[in-house]
Amino acid sequence: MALSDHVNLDQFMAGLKRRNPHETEFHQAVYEVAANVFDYINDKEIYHEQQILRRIAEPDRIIVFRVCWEDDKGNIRVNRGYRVQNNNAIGPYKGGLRFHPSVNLSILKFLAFEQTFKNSLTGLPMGGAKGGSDFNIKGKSDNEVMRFCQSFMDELYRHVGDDVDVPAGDIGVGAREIGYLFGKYKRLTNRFAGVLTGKGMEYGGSPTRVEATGYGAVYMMEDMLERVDSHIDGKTCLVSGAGNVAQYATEKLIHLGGNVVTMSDSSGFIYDRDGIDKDKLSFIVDLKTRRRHSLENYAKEYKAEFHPGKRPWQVPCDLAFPCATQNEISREEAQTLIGNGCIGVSEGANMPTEQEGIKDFVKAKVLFAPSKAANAGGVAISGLEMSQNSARITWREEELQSLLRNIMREIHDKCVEYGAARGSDYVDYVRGANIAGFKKVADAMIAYGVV
Ligand code: NDP
Ligand code: 2IT
Repeated sequence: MALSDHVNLDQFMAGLKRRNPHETEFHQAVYEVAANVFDYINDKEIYHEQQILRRIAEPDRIIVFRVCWEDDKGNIRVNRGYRVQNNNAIGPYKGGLRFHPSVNLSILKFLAFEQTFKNSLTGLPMGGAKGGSDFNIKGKSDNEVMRFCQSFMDELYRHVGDDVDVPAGDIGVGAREIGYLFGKYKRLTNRFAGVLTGKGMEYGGSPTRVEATGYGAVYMMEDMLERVDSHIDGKTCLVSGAGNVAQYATEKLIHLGGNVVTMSDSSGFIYDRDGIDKDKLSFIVDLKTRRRHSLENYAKEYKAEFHPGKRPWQVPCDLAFPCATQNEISREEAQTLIGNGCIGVSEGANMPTEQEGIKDFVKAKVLFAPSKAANAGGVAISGLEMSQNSARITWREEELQSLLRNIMREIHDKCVEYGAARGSDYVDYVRGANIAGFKKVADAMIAYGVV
């Protein structure tokens, strides 16, 4: 077939939108990849002929189920549970579970699609999946969370397995939830298997997993800066979020001499002109017990500014680390960041920047690490947790810290390999991550034939 007979990017996106109506986050995630991949495969007939991107953008399987549980007052509550198994061409399905009232199929399909490319970039044998529920963890007692998790696993257990699909945490799912989920899986199946990652250290967890995503996003920035003979030391940094990823990104930035002046959550953001130091960070969250003071209390305690209901992107900075949620940097906010002199963005959260904002960052030659590269450190250490579970051993902390550092450097270098612009020093890390992530999955799929 002549190349001109193939669908172009617009036709591809029109078909995707027709088949997946109203799923705007899913359209956004696929477009970001497709725009680069169509360009890359322009002269590579085999990828067209085998309809590779079309196949990756159609999840292998979607499981939707009722999750019924009883609250502390004896009321029966009903939530919806999901697992989107996007693609297992290069390894068992792998990806987090998100418990948040905003969860819907569009969000989980975008996350599972992204995960496929992210996991490929880690260099480890993991396919892509995502799941979760519209369950709101806030205001629930420990017992309610336990009963919810048990009911969720009552259905999920038949779809997962250490060689099949290995979930982990994401927004609203941390060590406590993973513990309840794992306990129920073990009870139901009578198997002690590495079926979840992010487990407690007492029952098969891996050193470094809890820090890995936040640290990794900072390492990515370190590598991008190093390439242009710069460094984090002395730079003013904005962090959004105050959860797992934001906390450890902040900790690592402080360690490397960055001046972190903001953190945020759904209540608003704090702006501490003096910088958040280690002690102040532990006021917001004790990294061990995970107990937190509110951001508003932080502002009172340290005479910082608290901006209720706002995001931090108006604050002048050198570097930005969005670590809360999707689409938390609008195009206007991207332009404000650029206008204020921001030179680097590393996305700890998944797809935190709107499509047009990404284009503006790239156009302005900001060092921009897209989420599938920048936050891949978390799932990379999850992959190593799986290896440790299979071998029934636990590696030393220093070993894992150094593996994480190396994996992030390799991801950086892959982005440079596929994203370096001809005749310019600038690296388009978005293009680099998309093409490097795509190629491995695509070549595996071609090897399998049409299945
Ligand atoms: P957590 O639940 O630990 O923290 C989430 C943080 O983001 C909280 O501070 C929360 O505020 C805030 N937040 C969530 N949703 C919103 C919203 N709609 N508006 C404003 N603030 C919001 O989650 P994680 O830190 O694990 O995840 C953060 C991001 O990183 C997500 O995009 C996730 O997909 C991504 N990620 C996580 C990985 C991991 O290993 N945990 C790996 C790779 C990516 P509040 O508490 O007020 O709700
Ligand atoms: O988005 C992500 O990469 C995660 N939430 C972590 C997934 C994992 O399996 O560790």
